[in-house]
Amino acid sequence: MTQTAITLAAQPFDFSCDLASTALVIIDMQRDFIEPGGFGETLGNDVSLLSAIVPACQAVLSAWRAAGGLVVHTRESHRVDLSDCPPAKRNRGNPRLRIGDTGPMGRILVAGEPGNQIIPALSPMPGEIVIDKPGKGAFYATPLHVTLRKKGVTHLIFMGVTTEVCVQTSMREANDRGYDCLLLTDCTESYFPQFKAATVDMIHAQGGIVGWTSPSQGLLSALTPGPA
Ligand code: C5J
Repeated sequence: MTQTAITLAAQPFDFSCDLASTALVIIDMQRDFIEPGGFGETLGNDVSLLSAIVPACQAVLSAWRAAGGLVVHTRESHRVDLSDCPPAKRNRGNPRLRIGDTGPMGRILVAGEPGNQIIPALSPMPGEIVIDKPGKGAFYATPLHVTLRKKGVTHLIFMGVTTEVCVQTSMREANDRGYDCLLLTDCTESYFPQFKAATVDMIHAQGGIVGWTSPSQGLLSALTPGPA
């Protein structure tokens, strides 16, 4: 891929990357977290908060694809025998429905089940990377780091849910592995708005201790420049 420099206004200062060495990472935009009747709703959450970001995510994904950028999708997903789901994760909080139980969209957070799929609006295209992750972070017990290293990726742009859980954990894991990371603030959401706000603040605090944050408009403008 040819080099395409991207610079956009962000917090705590401008974010620069090159399209050829940057991946768009879309965290856990799965039916079970986002659609009514899924696992997220059975936990008592208002899933409309999360579904509200889908149009903004679609706009970025389609501009990124049109520019020829690398796309990574993740799913929080366990093996059918739950051998990768520690009892501490399954049992904590004594939920009405545990991981592996049958919920409204099939077995909860189990690979291959309807609720475990990425929502149709953001479905992976052939050739895009799909990472099934048993933890909150996208790097724990997955081939993601090796895959990105092989492709020469140094910068990551994050979207997805939930901001303070799987998105933040993945960004911190990426930061510790040496990636420069940007979070698109209108393309991520939490069931708890105050947690999203706090997470965005803590990511770019202290000179970008985890990375950068910005609304998606700056990236969209950089990807689709108007006539000179
Ligand atoms: C959660 C996630 N919240 N994808 N998963 O359990 O953030």
